[in-house]
Amino acid sequence: MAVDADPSDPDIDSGVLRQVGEPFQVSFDITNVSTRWAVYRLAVDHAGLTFIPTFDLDLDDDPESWEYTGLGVTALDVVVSVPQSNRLYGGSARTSGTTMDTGKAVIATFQCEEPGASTLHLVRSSEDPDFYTTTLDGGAVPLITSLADATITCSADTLTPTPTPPAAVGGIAELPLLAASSAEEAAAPADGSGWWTGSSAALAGGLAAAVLVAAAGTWYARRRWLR
Ligand SMILES: [Ca+2]
Ligand SMILES: [Ca+2]
Repeated sequence: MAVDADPSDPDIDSGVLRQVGEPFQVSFDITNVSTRWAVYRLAVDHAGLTFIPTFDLDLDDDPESWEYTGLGVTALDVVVSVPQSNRLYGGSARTSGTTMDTGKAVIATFQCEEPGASTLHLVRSSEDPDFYTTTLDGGAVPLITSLADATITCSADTLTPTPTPPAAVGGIAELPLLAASSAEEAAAPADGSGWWTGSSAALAGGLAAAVLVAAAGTWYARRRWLR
């Protein structure tokens, strides 16, 4: 799994320059899959950055979550932000079956608090054996998962927007296809008819959520949701 500091393109960017106080998106991606997975969970340290919730996961008209893309046809999403902490917890699970899918799993919005370098750090098992960033198999057993962080360089200066690359002239034929694919990915979370609308409704219903929790295992049950 990896932090893509610039989710506007599919490649993993390990560093970007951002302006203090200006919200920006990053994505958390599933990468280098060698074993079929059923669940992923995320623990992310974001010292020096402010997390900006963009998605109302529990339907109380108060956004508290990052956005799940539905990668792997996952259907159970959780975000847990811990007050007085710079660590965010979340994850998603398939209700059945496993997948080899890779790509963007979560889109999150942050902003720089002050000039300097800030790291978005995926928590390792050595740092929190109870809840670290990993993929898990159908039995909720953690799989060996490579983790890659990203560095956000925060500047107080006004940054000029990244210019849109000019259209290729006699260039690489794949470029328009990549752009189209990226646009579809970006549009997916905003589509109210998507898979996650039903998922959120299920989470809002206590009984349905409890059934899903039981089905997904106990990997996050020890964490209180939205404490
Ligand atoms: Ca990228
Ligand atoms: Ca909410």
